Amino acid sequence: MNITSTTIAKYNDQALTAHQRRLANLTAELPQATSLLKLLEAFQVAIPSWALGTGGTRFGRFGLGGEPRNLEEKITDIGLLHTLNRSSGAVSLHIPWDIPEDAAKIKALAGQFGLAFDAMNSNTFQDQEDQPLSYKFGSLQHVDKAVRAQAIQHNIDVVKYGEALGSKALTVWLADGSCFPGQLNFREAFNRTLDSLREIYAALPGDWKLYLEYKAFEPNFYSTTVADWGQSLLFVSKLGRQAYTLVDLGHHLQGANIEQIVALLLMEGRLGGFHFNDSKYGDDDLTVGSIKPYQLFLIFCELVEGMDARGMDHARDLGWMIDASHNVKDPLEDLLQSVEAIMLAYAQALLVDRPALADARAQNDIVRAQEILQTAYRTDVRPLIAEARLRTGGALDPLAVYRGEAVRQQLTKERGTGGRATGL
Ligand code: LRH
Ligand code: MN
Repeated sequence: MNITSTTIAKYNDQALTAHQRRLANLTAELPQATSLLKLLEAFQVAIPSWALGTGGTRFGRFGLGGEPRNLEEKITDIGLLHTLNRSSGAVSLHIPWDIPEDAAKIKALAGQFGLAFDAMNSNTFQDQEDQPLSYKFGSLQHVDKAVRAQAIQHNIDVVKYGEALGSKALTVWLADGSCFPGQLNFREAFNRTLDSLREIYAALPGDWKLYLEYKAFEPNFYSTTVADWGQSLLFVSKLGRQAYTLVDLGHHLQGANIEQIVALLLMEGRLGGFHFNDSKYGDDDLTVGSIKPYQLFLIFCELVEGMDARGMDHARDLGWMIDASHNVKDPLEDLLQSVEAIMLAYAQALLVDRPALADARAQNDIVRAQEILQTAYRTDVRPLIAEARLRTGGALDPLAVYRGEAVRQQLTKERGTGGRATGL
């Protein structure tokens, strides 16, 4: 299902006057606002191939019509998101859920929508039908060398798929760990995992990055072998300069100060990228900015400050990816909201008066420092994000077009109600 630029123009024409009034009010207050537009237009978020259908939990899954039945339909759905918001210009594939059987065909289809391929994701947390050895007791940490070799080879295969698509990064998330005290020797598990990662690292093309994603718990509930930023940093520091830590916002214990973690990983030059989502309790994989929008803003404040301190390119030098699971919402609507929340937090962080903040900090003037941050956070930058979309051929209001064109109904008519997309 395609949405044409004519259709988008029709909706934009109806919304233009109100948009221009809102934008004029904003730029009247913030003359520097328009200078940020170039940064916003360049900023692209990668959409996970495993989050285009309805997810579920062990307690149940409630399907939705029109789910993509194959990788081609997933690329088309991501293409539709990018057509609407011009900020979803990349795909992050998960193998074997989304194997590009015909890489050239998939690359061409993605190219039609202006989509690139961001990090590839390996999967050694599930046993596939035809898999000789089980990952029940782990993969890269496994006590059995043959199981580790199987998992290492899988990661090397994933890199091969990515090379054919133009991806430049591999994300490794390991479910490896233990469920009971006594089950695992932590040091031996660490060293087996490190040796396994070294073999994967050695197979990386010279211009690739390896992202090591940490997670506090689930599916193991006593220990996880890559459980937090410190353990991930320890691994990547021992692997080499192409290895970085990936921060999934939902992978922290309650109360963790994620913006501080981000600041330090960036300072060390070991921050590779993000899996954006939101959560209240565990790895809830909820819509970005739907529970803790201020935390997301604070994270982007550290990112903008830290990236500028290192002369990094905001759009290209980190992996901006979403990782979500949609149990009760239309996945495409949820992803449109998530991308919007990321763009809002980025734009607000760009508005922070950093020299004034540095001065307030130097004076230990906490109140002024807070006011400087919250002034940026309480600035309604939605007209700016909409203007960036308008200038790049997108919709002023992507959700309004999505609903106005009854996309889900049309997809359901085309694809039926029985299909279940691969993924979580
Ligand atoms: C693990 C995780 C990881 C993916 C999976 C789909 O919780 O965040 O990034 O491989 O979700
Ligand atoms: Mn993740």
